Amino acid sequence: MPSPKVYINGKLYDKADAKISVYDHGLLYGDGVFEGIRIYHGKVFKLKEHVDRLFESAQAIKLEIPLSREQMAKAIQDTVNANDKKDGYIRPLVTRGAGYLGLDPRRTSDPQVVIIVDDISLYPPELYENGMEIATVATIRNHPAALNPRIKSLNYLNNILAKIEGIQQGCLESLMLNHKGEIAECTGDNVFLVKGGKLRTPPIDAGVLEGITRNAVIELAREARIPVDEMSLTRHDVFIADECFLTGTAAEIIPVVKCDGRPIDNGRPGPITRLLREAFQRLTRQ
Ligand code: PXG
Repeated sequence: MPSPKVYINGKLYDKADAKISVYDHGLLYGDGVFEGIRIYHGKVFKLKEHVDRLFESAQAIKLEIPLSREQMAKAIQDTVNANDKKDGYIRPLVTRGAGYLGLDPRRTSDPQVVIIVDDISLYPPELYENGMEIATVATIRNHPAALNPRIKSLNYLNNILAKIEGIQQGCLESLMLNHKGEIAECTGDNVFLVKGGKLRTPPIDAGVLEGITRNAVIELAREARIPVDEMSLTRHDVFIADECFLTGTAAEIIPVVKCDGRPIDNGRPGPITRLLREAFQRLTRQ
């Protein structure tokens, strides 16, 4: 395997030489934004949607990206081409840049634009066949008035803390509630339930990331004439659901068969999850 080529501010570096300052506020404070994008069969999946979300995240934290959206999309595509990757993962990120040891963003200069192209780490294949187990955790999702989960910021400690709790309970994903005790999302995935032939998922204002896979699944469901309700949900709704699955760039669509030790319905992946997985597979192989 040749060494990955990493884009930093318009230039490509070998992975070992791809470095930015320890005074960068991305490192000092998690002050920056990022995206996670898939490459399927040589094609970047939903590139425009990811670039748009990156710019919206940046705008929300008053970080000016020194590229236009078109330039960013081209930089991402060029970095994929330079790495000759046909299937993999892209991690674009923009930091506030180097500054002093103080929070003031006005004292930083030069936002750093980094694009990493590498392999994606996936859940074990048997989980897609048999379904996975998740657990609700005590750490709640960030309050939207503190750090809105719609912002895909470099500060992911909220999610990491929740992930640690899930792992301690033997689960690879953790279900996070919001400050009202409603279902929000998992640490790197949105959550869907199936009840009576309809899809249910928390609305964005429950305090979740507007997942690009989530939006794709909603569109696929509508094409398949499966009604979708964006509604506030609680653990009760998970316990009485017919099916449950997670969506995300890394996970795609993965069935959940147990939550907090309780089997969901018969404890097997359900037919609507399977139908949507097949539709999603067709979409990514177009
Ligand atoms: N919620 C959160 C908190 C996320 O971080 C999603 C939902 C799903 O969004 P998308 O747009 O991907 O459907 C995410 C995305 C990884 C990895 O390596 C995680 C994500 C994306 C790509 C890679 O764990 N999370």
